[in-house]
Amino acid sequence: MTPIQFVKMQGLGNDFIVVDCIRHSYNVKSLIAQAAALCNRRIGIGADGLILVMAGHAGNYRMRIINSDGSEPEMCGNGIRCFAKFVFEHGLTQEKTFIVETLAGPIIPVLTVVDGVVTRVCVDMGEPRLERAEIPMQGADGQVVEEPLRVEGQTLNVTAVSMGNPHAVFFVDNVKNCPVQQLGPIIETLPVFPKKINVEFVEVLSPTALKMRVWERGAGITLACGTGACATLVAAVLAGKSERAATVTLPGGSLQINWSDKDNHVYMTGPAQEVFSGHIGSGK
Ligand code: ZDP
Repeated sequence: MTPIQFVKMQGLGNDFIVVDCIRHSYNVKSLIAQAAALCNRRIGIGADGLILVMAGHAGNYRMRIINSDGSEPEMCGNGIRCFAKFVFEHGLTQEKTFIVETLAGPIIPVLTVVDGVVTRVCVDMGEPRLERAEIPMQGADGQVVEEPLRVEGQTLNVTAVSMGNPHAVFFVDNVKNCPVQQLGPIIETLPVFPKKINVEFVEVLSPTALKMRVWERGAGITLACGTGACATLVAAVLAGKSERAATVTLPGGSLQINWSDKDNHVYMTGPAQEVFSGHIGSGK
């Protein structure tokens, strides 16, 4: 098998194997079939996900992301910052903004570049989807804001937001003591969420500071989730707990999130890092 070049990248500790499928005609189907093994931290490279850098329509780019369990979600926030840094620093473009097609629709990153290095990425994540059917979540029409939900014999209040991928947000008094490992997988797979769901537990520090921990659909506990941070800010605004711009702090670091009242779009700003590179295969 021809060795496959990859670059290992991370955004706030949320880590990805990034493969350039524009300059190399790798077999995408077989790459996706290997995603779970490649993401395995014992037998593979180790990562929360695999990102394929592809050509889109009309000169755009296209991002496909595969979770570490092999499932394909619609979008990823930390991943798209890594994607944007990759296409600029690996010479696929000199532009500092471009359109990336995803299963959640077109996403637009804007790069901050210092001496040829991408130091920060601000991403237009599009409009949040708030209707229950758009999450998707079963039940009557309308939005889901601080709604009682039965989980393991207790009632928790859920606020549901889609950033193209589904999120269930729970406000708690102290996020540090939250049983994320216990409740995460149970909530992820509740039948009321037909496409499963990402789960965020959030402590409101102030109207402009939110602290969260995440159980990701198809990946488990991660150090950060960009779409999850966006969903958390939107949920906090809907629940009257925060302003439309806030710092969202995760175990892996902080993101600036702004839900614009002009175009209703959510803007996420944060870092991305390249860690190492190598090749897959010919591991005799
Ligand atoms: O929706 C999902 O299944 C997520 N696990 C996708 C990955 C989300 C990501 N962590 C992010 O930053 O939004 C990459």
